[in-house]
Amino acid sequence: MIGRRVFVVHGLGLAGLPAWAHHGWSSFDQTRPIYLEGRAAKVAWRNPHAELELDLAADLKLPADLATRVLPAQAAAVDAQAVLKAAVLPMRRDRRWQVELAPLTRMDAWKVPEIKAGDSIPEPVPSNERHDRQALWQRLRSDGYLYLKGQLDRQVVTAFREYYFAALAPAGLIEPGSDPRMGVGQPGELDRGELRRILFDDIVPGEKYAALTAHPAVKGWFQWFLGDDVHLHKRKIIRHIRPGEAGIGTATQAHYDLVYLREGTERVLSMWIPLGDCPVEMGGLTYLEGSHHWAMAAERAGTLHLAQAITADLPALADRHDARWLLADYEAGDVVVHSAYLVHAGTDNVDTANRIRLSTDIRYQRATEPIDWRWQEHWSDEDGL
Ligand SMILES: O=C(O)CCC(=O)C(=O)O
Repeated sequence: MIGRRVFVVHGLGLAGLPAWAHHGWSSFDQTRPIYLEGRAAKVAWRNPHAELELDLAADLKLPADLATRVLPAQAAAVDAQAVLKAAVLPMRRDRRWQVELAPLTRMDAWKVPEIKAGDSIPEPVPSNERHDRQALWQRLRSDGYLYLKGQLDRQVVTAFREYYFAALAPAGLIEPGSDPRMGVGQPGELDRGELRRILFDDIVPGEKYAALTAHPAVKGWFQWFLGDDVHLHKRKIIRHIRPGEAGIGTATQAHYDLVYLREGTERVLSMWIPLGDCPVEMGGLTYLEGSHHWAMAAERAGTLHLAQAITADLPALADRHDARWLLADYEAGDVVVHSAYLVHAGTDNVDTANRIRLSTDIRYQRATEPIDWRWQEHWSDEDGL
């Protein structure tokens, strides 16, 4: 169910993706090409033209190398390089665009693989809202999450990734002799006893993890956002998922956090931090759009979910609520803050380069509000929560 991010230049091919507005070539103005990038929400891969509905990326920008990209040969006499050079971002800010692509015969000739409708991306907070607390609160209430791109310095995150995998190398987690920053998994059995010892005795209670999770870009951000003294729950979770560790019981199943935190305030906020780049194939965190509304309504009505996951069948849950799963190509430094009511889940790591998905999830709240006492010890796999 992982979708592809597609990009098109309206009017001419890019990476074999020529596209033009609904009116066809006759009304296409080659002097005013626009660049679009996003996720395909709906696709009709059919003759005479493939069509798609594209949800524009919120962080849309022109790629630096756009003008020099190689284009497939054109039948029509078009100065492809000039078109790419002239491409600009659209003036209109419509989120969804209808795009008509070339006939399938031409797409085949250009070896463009079929585009499939995929998951949608969570919308990153636009830069003009990043320092506007009121706008952020409004967004959190309406979407249930704040996707803060580049909140942490990339170096800070990759240094922790390196530390983590170097520390766990003796347990056989990574390919011997490989760069720990890459986190390339070693196929085969691990020394599970050694892994648990290093993880729970050294890393979880260690200084480096404490520094990362209380970093000014994390703790300082919560202080500013919550406008108060803050409390970081001591129970902080680090998860690594090796490629191939697929199937029920591996990726985090769909749940919302409050079911595990009911002894404290419902206003506790989680922060999910990918520890390294986490493109969709590495199994990032996915959010069920709008689910905080029904989860909150259920809690208010007293029809509480038990302290357990809702399901591992993500498509069925989305169907049941007629909602989309949101999933992004997260980059080192990005974080997502989510409400305790928003349903989320992990996806399978199917990375062909064998990179391990590493992330942490931590919880902050106002120090003055009720604190769930059960979360005030370091995380261990035996804490029963
Ligand atoms: O990283 C994951 O797979 C799960 C994270 C999570 O449950 C959370 O951030 O609350």
